[in-house]
Amino acid sequence: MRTQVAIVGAGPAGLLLAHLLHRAGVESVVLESRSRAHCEQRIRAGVLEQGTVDTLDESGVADRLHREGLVHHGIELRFGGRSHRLDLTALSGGRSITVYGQQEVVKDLIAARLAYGGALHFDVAGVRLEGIESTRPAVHFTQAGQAQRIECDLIAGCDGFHGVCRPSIPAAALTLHQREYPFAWLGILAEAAPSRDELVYASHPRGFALFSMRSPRVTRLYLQVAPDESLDEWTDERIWRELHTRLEADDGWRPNEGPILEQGVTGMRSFVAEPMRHGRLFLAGDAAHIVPPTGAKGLNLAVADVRVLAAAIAAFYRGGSTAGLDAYSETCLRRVWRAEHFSWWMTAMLHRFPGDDTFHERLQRAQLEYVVSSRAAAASLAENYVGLPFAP
Ligand code: FAS
Ligand code: PHB
Repeated sequence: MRTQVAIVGAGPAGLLLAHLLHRAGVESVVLESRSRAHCEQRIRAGVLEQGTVDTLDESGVADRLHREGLVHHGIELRFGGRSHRLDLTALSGGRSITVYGQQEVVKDLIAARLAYGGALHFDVAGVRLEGIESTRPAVHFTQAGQAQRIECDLIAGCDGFHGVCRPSIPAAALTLHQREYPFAWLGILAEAAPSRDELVYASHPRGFALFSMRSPRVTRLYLQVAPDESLDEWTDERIWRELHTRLEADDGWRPNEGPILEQGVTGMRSFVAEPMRHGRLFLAGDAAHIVPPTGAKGLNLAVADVRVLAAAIAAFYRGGSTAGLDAYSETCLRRVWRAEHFSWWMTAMLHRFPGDDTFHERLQRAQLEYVVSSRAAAASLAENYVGLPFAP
């Protein structure tokens, strides 16, 4: 087979890249190792930056997002038994976030791709890259036991942190920056009407907690737990009791309880691979960088990467210019490191660190007090949270 761009991975990065390339008249083939059902049911992110919504809007895949997404203009920080609202929209010059599940974005992009007959292969195995340092790279894979080979001009590695694309780059050509956090998040999806219409981030002596949502009938909640925490230790009763304790404040608000539909423990790390390009292979999204979810940046960074990559590839096919491709890594890494800093900062401010001394706890409290009392500090959090405008 032959195509212009071979894309490995049908997560938000791979699917949106294929979609933006299609709109620019560039042909691509998407290869995904999991089934369509699995990709469409995988519970992950839920907060879309302003720029992510604008990108999905501009590319014509935001109808359902606008119908079902929840636009939020603020978030709450809770600590010391008190709650403090940050007016994100007022503090960021009119920008807001939209709460819409990542799997919904994936469903919309898959539907759009199949509607115009774009090449999208699920359940592929044995993906292997060939000739990424040559001008005629190729991707090998098997589907239904059939060995296949796609020749292409460019390969987009959108296969996430555990994919095969980044490891295809010689180790000597990559610099890896990473930080593991001494805790994880236990996340639940509950069939319970959200009893507040904005997200609540809580810093509590027993650990961090987050109140989020997915729809008027589904609440999403997270608890800080040990990195190797076993779900077996957590009965539904214990989860709700711990959530109420950590989210408690002087306004008496409590999240509604309901049947727990899904639960999982997610490790927390910061990770950046530099550069994000090697020869004809371009890494995007989690394949190149990971942020702890405290800043709600994961999905949004993947979207920001493929915006830059799609424009660079379109320019390459339109006029042969490689300027965008050559600047791809540097352009993306500016936004990546801003988001890495913001996600690390939110994580450091809101979580309990094992072995914390009172000095560190007082510093965290001083940071929280500053954010809720200084307009400048609150505006800094707000503009990072809603997402900084894209570089022109
Ligand atoms: P993805 O990981 O989404 O997609 C990569 C795709 O490549 C997958 O479909 C995978 O099956 C496929 N693939 C992998 N190896 C392959 C191979 N060898 N061949 C073919 N295909 C292959 N962010 C938040 O903001 N909030 C959250 O609550 C949150 N929760 C998360 C929970 C988990 C468990 C994880 C892992 C991430 C979470 N994130 C969260 C971050 C998340 O949103 C990611 O940033 C986002 O999925 C990145 O999108 P992609 O780069 O497209 O990678
Ligand atoms: C979510 O709704 O899944 C969510 C929201 C905010 C975060 C992380 C996750 O910071």
